[in-house]
Amino acid sequence: MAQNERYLSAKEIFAKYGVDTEAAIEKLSGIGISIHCWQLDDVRGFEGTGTLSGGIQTTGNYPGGARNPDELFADLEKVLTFIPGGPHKINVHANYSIAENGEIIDRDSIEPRHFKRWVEFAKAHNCGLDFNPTFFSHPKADGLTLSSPNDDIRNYWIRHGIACVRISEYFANETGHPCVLNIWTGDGFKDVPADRMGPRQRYADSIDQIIGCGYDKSKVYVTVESKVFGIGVEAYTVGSAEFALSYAMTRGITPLMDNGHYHPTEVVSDKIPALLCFSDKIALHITRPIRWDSDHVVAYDDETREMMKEVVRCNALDRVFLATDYFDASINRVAALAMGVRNVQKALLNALLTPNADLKALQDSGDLTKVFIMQEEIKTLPMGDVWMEFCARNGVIGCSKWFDEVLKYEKEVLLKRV
Ligand code: RNT
Ligand code: ZN
Repeated sequence: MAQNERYLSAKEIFAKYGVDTEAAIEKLSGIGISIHCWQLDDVRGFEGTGTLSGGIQTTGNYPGGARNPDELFADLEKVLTFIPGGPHKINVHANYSIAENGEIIDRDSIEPRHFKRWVEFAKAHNCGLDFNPTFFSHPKADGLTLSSPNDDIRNYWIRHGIACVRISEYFANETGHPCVLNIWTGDGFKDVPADRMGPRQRYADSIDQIIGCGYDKSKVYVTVESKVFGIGVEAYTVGSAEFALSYAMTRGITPLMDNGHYHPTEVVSDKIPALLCFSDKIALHITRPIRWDSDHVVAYDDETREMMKEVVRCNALDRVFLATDYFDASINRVAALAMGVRNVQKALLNALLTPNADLKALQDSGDLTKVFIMQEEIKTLPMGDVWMEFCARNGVIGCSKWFDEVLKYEKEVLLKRV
């Protein structure tokens, strides 16, 4: 059967469940995802500072990672050709500043001009930009940063945070899209601390100083990301879930949940509707934790589907900032970045093709057996045919043939990086 016929057949099947595939395709075409730049070079950035710190880790040594801005922009450009819909955003970390004429840029003195090429890239590709201060992979991030008892260190990182607010404003002004500025630090202790509250009070005060610098809240959305533990900081994390959530709610900023940052039986899908009862906006880092915060490439798996279902059925697509966040150095990085973003989009499509109102009515009428039966039945409806149609309409290859293009790029470009 030709693809078009398959789509028409799928359209009819979904219609029997009261689902309009045309509306789903149209909606998905306009949903923007913030695509993280750091999968393409294993979170190295452009400062040449060497090793990754902060309790996060990339593993693998697949050849061809980007080594400089030219390579990273080329790879990102390739990735964008595989991602339908949009406009999307590119999520940039502060350690991806671009120096000219051998200038050494310290983190507390980064300026918009160091990110000019990111703006040019975003404009050329009809993208927005998001931003992240980088409180790791730096000599001054050897211990605590924003929660440090050492005033010199803490003030250094506060200055970095404020510099990042200015760059976020610049991104918003230049691209015309609001910029999400996400604060995450790896601050914590390997072993049981003697003082758990002091670092948290200092962390709160530091973020107060950063957001107190004055900025346009319609252009910059500051988010705070929590975490349960990291490598080398197993016993205690300053920015825990309770800390980050309470901080965000009391300051009127946005909480960010990364689905790798909770105990293994906790699920972010259940936290999304809880937070949406109280917070106008929430933000997500979508990742795939295997046994720990391993940052595997996002798959079209149960929890990704469940998270996107919550966003859609809470009618919150305009209240949730969707971003990817993972880093796998063991497979082709261009393929990894494209596949993870596409899987988020597939999960969104699945959510948009779910008869949410009917299922909710069944639940409210107490017919929980039918809720279960229907939820199982719709799992095998021909979503893939709608995905293929969505991709075709957006000029992108829907099936795995896109990977042939990656292989060509790998041969012609990536493998030559030796
Ligand atoms: C780390 C956090 C954080 C980072 C990025 C690079 O566990 O998830 O979001 O992945 O800032
Ligand atoms: Zn994250």
